[in-house]
Amino acid sequence: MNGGIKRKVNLIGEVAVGKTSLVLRFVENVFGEEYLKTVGTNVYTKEVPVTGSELKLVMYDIMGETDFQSVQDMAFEKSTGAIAVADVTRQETLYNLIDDWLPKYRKASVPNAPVVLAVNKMDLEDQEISKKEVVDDTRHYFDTIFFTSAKTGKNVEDMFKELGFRTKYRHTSPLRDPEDIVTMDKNIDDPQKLISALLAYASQLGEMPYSVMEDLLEESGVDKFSLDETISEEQALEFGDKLVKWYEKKDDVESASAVTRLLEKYEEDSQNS
Ligand code: G3D
Ligand code: MG
Repeated sequence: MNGGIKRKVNLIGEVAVGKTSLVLRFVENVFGEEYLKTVGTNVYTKEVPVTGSELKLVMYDIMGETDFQSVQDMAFEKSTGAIAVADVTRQETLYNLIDDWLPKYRKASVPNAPVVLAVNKMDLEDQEISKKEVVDDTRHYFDTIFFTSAKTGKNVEDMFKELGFRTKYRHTSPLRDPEDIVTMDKNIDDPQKLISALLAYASQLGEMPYSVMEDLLEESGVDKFSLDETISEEQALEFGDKLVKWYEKKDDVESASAVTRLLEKYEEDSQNS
């Protein structure tokens, strides 16, 4: 496909948490094979379907040793998203992400690069990290959280898709407040702009899993394969309605009202144009 979107993303985290295993599970659907352990950085690519078009993820997998500082700096440069990997059997690997890896990553990445937390090796018994702990104590450091196993493949594909979705709609100036999205696009005067704004909101502030998003798009009658080109007003409004209802069901009042504001703005802007 010509002119497809490409995104540079990174895997970050301590040695042996499963960074290479996750990316190999995703790209080659293998686990535990002998692969060349090269010093430095390996780059993998794979296309993921995100809201109707293929997004090419270019994934940088670095060696975990923190002393290869210059290698890391180069690998993180202008990165547009990351999978931050912790090993569920070693609690310190979660806190190292927050104290050490995230600050380094943020210094080199684009300002609002989404970071998805992978709590990996969920197939193992002796777990030192509980779901409750992750959600309560570390939630606000990450865009979203997946509990994965590179060994069984659990949640691996969904996680990379989610990263793809979040990085696709991330804009160069980060949204910090639901109100930002209403004021960002000066005019939301056609259905295409409306759906872009809705997706931008959901990928940054609303806590909606990408799998749910795909379902709602489908239920709104949106042809996923032409989403980036054509969408009718009826479909865009229907999708907006479904978003509001979903957020209301989750008691996410802020998101429900932000989306409602977007729909109102569309009404105003499309009448004035
Ligand atoms: P890294 O790239 O973060 O350094 P690796 O980590 O992908 O090289 O994985 C380190 C070790 O953990 C490997 O074992 C690998 O097989 C294992 N591993 C990775 N992911 C999982 C998982 O989800 N479940 C289990 N049970 N093991 C996993 P070896 O024995 O080769 O060191
Ligand atoms: Mg590795």
